[in-house]
Amino acid sequence: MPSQPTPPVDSARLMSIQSYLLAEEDKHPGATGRFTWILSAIGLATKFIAARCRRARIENVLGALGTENVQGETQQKLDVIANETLLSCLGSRAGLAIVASEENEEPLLLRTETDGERPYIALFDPLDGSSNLDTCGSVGTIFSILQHDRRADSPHEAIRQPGTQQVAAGYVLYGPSTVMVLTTGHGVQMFVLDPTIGSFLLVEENVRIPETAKTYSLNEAYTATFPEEYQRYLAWAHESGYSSRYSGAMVADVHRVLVKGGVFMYPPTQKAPNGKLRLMYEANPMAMLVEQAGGKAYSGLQRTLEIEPEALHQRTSVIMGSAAEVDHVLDHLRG
Ligand code: AHM
Ligand code: MG
Repeated sequence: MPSQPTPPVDSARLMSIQSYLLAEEDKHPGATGRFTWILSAIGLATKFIAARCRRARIENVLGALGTENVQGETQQKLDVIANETLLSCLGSRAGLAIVASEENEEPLLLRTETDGERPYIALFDPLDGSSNLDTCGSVGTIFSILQHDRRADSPHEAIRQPGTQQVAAGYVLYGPSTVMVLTTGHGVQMFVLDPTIGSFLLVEENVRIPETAKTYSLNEAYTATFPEEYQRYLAWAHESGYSSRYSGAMVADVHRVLVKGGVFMYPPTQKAPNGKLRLMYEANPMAMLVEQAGGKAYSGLQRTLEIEPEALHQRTSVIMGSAAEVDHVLDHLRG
């Protein structure tokens, strides 16, 4: 039987992330392009990180480096490579005043002068879930963009803003394909890296999280050390026909919840009584994305985005995902 011809690519619908950002910029008269320029640095850095992850075994950069980061966690070689890549790509962007990373103790002041414009702050987890790398599991980069309040005396003070102040947030998932999910506060857009042309292409505009799905995602091995309310929720979910999915990389787990619905959680545990995930560059950007997609994001009974941060590396518990699924957890927390 003769093979069917491949359908032609609809070139009118091909939109790279650069074109998308420039089109968005056009909607804001007076925009100077600096914000776009910062997001394009993240695009460049993450393409490079994707390539390094893919070649990690061949280049012999898997495994631990033998050092610990500021939080006493073992650093993988690729944690350091990803961090340096982001710092170097972002460092040259004129509109950026401060960068802060999971891998660095202190926020880094890049410049104070930015031509009279209110400059930006970029916070990121360069390679979330990096211990998955050794087994070829998915990992990701998470980022949050704030604006600098010039009244702040120090970089520490400048970054201490609640998640509601984020002007953009996103993640890049390095899985079987490389996916960027981005919000600038007007819905959520999804891009996939086409490795043959080296461009992130828009694949879905205005992503909406399913309202409900009977799936939870958490490290169930810690159940005995969760507060009782979470244990009661789990018992209820077991009786109610729920399924579970957990990869150990927040980016992959939240991405699944965003696409298929359900709830992702990292509750307080005996070992991490405030939760394990970092508020400013893990929970907040993910919470903004989930809310922008129509879902909910809580830390205990408090909306994550409203937490007033005290420190760059502060931790929080998280419950995020489909609105109805988050509500089921909150109902159990309220008792
Ligand atoms: P990391 O930033 O050091 O990689 O740690 C964060 C990761 C998340 O991606 C993931 O949700 C969580 O840690 C998994 O922790 P656990 O192994 O305790 O379930
Ligand atoms: Mg992380």
